[in-house]
Amino acid sequence: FNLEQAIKTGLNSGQFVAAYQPIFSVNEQTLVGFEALARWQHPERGLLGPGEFIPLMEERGLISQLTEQMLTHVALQLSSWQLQHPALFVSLNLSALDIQKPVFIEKLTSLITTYGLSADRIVLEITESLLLCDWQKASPVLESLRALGVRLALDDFGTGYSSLSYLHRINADKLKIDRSFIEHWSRTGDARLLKTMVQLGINMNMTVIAEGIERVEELDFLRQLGSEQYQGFLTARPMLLDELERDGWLLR
Ligand code: G
Ligand code: G
Ligand code: MN
Ligand code: NA
Repeated sequence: FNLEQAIKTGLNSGQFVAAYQPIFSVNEQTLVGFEALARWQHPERGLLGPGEFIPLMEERGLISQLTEQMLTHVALQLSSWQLQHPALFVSLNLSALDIQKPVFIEKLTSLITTYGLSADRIVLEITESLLLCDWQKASPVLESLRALGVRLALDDFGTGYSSLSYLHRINADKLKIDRSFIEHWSRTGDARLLKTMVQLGINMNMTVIAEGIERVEELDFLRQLGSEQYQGFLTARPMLLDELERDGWLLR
């Protein structure tokens, strides 16, 4: 079994799809959007998660193809939801190589035009470490994305080697609080960092999204802290399109 060859075949035959994890408002618990997460529908090995293919894709320079395919899936969905669910956003994850070699911007631009999408319904998730490697390169890329009108989310916040000054530079619209901070509070009752991070996002005028909510107590606590949105297994897991439709996620 040659993984690289199998990935190439998969990329050429539409085996990579998006799973969508619903994102909710903390106060009303209404659906506000989705995070699109890559899945590999392998003909023999079944449904595989990112851990099985993203590292090699990054290593062999194949990730830009995945990013373009994910953007295409997302654009198609946004366009099909446009009439009935115009306010929903979809976010997707970029990789460090996408920032260093931003071929995806051309694709993104043409998808927005082709489907007549509101660019602000597209959220690109970036991690601090992804920008850290080469700010000289990252900065103009973020500029072009801003000019396009798409939104930026800072993902896994607080887990990398970040400097707070990056918050100024990146000027993201959303702050995603990593699950480890919520889990730490759940496990130890120590809320100091979690509280501070939510407050930091609020003070920076960012939409704060808490990730990995698994318990009602966590959701209640986030409401107290003022986090605006959340995603987590408590309410919904990432789902393929057929499951999303079968379970009526778009009708609620
Ligand atoms: O649910 P989950 O196992 O899907 O995702 C694991 C990790 O893989 C997440 O941290 C996410 O950032 C990353 N990931 C998921 N989908 C994509 C994608 O399309 N592109 C990139 N670069 N990373 C992704
Ligand atoms: O790094 P990123 O934020 O892109 O990762 C999203 C990842 O978090 C996906 O792998 C998704 O399946 C996972 N995830 C989402 N909600 C939960 C949750 O409530 N608990 C756990 N353990 N993982 C979650
Ligand atoms: Mn993410
Ligand atoms: Na995250």
